[in-house]
Amino acid sequence: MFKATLPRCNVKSLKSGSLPTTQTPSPRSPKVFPLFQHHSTAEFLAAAATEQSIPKLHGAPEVVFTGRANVGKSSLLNLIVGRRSLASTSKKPGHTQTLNFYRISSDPRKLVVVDSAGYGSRGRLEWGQTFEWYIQNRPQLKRVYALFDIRHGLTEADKMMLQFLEEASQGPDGPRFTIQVVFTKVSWRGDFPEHLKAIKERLAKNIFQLTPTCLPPILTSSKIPIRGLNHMRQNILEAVGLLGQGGTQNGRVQIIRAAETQTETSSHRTKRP
Ligand SMILES: Nc1nc2c(ncn2[C@@H]2O[C@H](COP(=O)(O)OP(=O)(O)OP(=O)(O)O)[C@@H](O)[C@H]2O)c(=O)[nH]1
Ligand SMILES: [Mg+2]
Repeated sequence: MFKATLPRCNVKSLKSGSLPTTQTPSPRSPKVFPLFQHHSTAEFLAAAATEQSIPKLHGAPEVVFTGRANVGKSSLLNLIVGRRSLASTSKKPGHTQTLNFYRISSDPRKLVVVDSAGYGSRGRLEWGQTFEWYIQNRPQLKRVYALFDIRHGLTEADKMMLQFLEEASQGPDGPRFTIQVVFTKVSWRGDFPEHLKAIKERLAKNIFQLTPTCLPPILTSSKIPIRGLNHMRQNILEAVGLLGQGGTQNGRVQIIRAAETQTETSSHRTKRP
């Protein structure tokens, strides 16, 4: 039942230009989501290298970022929480080597965001095993953010990850967690370039074939011009059931999202004959 109500990762919605993207001038500017507003309350809680060292954290709702090494997981996490170097980042792939747990608000029961070690050629078997165990056994896991660099196609490792997530997300009594696709490094200025549109559609189509229950991609850039920040924050709050429960301020989200969607659509329109 739950499955049927989820918006799917379909290519039609990409073509219609209905994808909301966010253009936010500064990571510090949005005051839309109070939970993310107090940057100083975000805090590193624990790092887990093995399944035994994964902290229980009293069952606080969690979301986790996964993706190939260097895709931009740690950078996006920093952007979302509004702290430049909460999670360590590097140009070198394979930088994050453990599952890292971060508390987002001063109330540790509200939301925990988890960064993970990248997979792919620089990934190591033991990182994958810890992640796999975590995904299959974490009761409080609400949503997995599967990140893909928009400039690259799917590798075999990506395909394996998507298939694994699709299978693991289905519990005996319905979905255990949802899967949200995120495209990273979507750094363009002005109108959305035609070549990126085609890449985005092809990538989304390939992902949807492997992960039919995934949610439509969010386009992000952690570098200036920043993109997708408010969309990601809203999405995380929604995933853990905090949207509209102190997570937002009086419907301002809807107004901002509507304005962003309009900007996106109108910039597409100006390009069309
Ligand atoms: N152009 C651009 N570069 C980015 C973006 N996000 C991250 N980067 C850069 O990509 C590199 C990798 O970023 P990380 O955030 O460390 O990537 P990661 O996925 O955590 O990598 P691992 O921990 O190695 O798995 C860094 O040099 C970042 O500055 C983006 O949106 N645009
Ligand atoms: Mg990292």
